[in-house]
Amino acid sequence: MKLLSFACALALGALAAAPATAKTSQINVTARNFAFVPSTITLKLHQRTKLRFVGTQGMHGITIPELGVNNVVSIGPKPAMVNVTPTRTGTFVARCAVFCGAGHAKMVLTIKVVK
Ligand SMILES: [Cu+2]
Repeated sequence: MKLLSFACALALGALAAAPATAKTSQINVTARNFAFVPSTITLKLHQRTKLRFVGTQGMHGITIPELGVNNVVSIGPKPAMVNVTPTRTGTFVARCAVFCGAGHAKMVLTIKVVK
């Protein structure tokens, strides 16, 4: 019975997290001293995308005001997930938001939003 409840909870969780009509893709980005890898990502206009950030060296952070991510997302060894749905096309530059050393100012992630 316990197992059945667990299975039901999993199924309900899956339904709640991913409605049948929504298509969510995921992009993995790693952060290290002093770069985001990849350094450029491309998103589709109006398509929800899950950004998964992991720090492989040092502690970093990011804000992406153009995509509504205004608070600093901390990037360390534990994955940080951010859902974004771009509402306008263009090329945006997101910068590391946590001072991480000599190369901090050069640490940028370029985000292209295309139709
Ligand atoms: Cu930094």
